[in-house]
Amino acid sequence: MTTITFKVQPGGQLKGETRVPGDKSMSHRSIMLGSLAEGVTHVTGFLEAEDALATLQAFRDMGVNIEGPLNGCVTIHGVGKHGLKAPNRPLYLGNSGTSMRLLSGLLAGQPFNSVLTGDKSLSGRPMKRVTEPLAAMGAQIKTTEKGTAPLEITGQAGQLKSIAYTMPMASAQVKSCLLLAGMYAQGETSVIEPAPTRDHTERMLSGFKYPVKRNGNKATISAEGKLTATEIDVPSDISSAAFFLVGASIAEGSDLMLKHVGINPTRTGIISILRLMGASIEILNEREVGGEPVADLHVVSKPLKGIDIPEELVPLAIDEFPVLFVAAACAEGKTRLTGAEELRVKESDRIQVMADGLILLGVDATPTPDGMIINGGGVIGGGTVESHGDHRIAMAFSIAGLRANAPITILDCANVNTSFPEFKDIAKHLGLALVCEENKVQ
Ligand code: SPQ
Repeated sequence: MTTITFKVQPGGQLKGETRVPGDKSMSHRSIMLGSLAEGVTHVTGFLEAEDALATLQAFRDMGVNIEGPLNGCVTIHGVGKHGLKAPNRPLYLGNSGTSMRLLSGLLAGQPFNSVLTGDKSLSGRPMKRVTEPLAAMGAQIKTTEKGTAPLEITGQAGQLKSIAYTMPMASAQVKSCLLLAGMYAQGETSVIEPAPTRDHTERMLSGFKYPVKRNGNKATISAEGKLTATEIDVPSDISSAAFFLVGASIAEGSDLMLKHVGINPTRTGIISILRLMGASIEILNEREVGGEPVADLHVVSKPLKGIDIPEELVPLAIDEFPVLFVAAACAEGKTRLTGAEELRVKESDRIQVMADGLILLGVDATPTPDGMIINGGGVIGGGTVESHGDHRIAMAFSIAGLRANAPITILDCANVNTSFPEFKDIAKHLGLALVCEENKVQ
């Protein structure tokens, strides 16, 4: 096994222009819907990172012929809605919550059984949020006693019933899981969300000409329909761009252009929150690519101020809080995050892990059950922090190096490859003094 350690020298600024890799959420969904479509789907901008590749492999294991990826291009020879084959081994989904939760819905109504497994982090994440509403639809899915993976799915082809489900938490994965199950259920399945969450599944279903109704906070689908192959151009992932939006905001003298970034309004909480803190982010060349809004983002450094983060922005920036905590540590005054208890059940407990690391670096940070209070503007020191194998924690602490007064070492960074394998090269190219060390361990 190889462990990866990031070492960041303090200071620097981010300058230049870059295009970060494709959106992870859309890359997953392009493989899933392309596989279920009739005809050949061409994807460009596909994210060649471990999470999206786990989804791709799962569909190959279910008999789908997928060419690539090569330079972000993937060709999927769709097998139609009823064309998947029984996999002859458990589907291993690595670190990817999206793969496991969306696949559980899709596989619940198939004419074959399947088993979904993942790595240590994924095997500790809550799955009852999908298995309970699926059970109400007639699905048969066994979890561990704790409600975690492996998931043993006994396919219920033709037996699933529709449901009208009000989600207890704002989750795009739960919504998408139930919509995919609804494609195989009798009657109309509706999912009602307590707050808007990313809507890539609904948009992409429409792109494949599959009927899905949207009415306010409710999405509705039925088994009446088929997917028609299409072309998908995946924009750059705003969740990856977020590290550089924060880095360029906090490092004096920075001036950065991020090209072709997806700015779907269900994902732009990072821009809204940074702007409320005083950041300078211009949205340029707005355009639409395959049903998704895209733009170039120009960011220059500006002194930030602490704010109370509006709760309605939380689901729209849910993956960006690790790096937003770094912004808060650099902002003058108090930043308070509430209503974000979901952060505790991501790849790591992102509230505790970030608070532990920030405190170690000398930041005045107090974790709360549903967020964090950070008194920012003080000195960020150096030291060795644990990422707990969470990609977004590893990248967030790398960005903190831009404002630290001593080197920061970040342990356990291999999982940066799950969402953003090019991070270290792009960060270095833009001006971050980052070195990546690989160590073989027995
Ligand atoms: O796929 P995974 O591991 O759950 O990835 C994360 C991430 O940080 O990359 C969350 F840990 O993103 C989720 C996101 O938090 C991706 C996602 C999606 O593609 O539908 C939705 C969000 O999760 P949720 O639980 O709020 O639905």
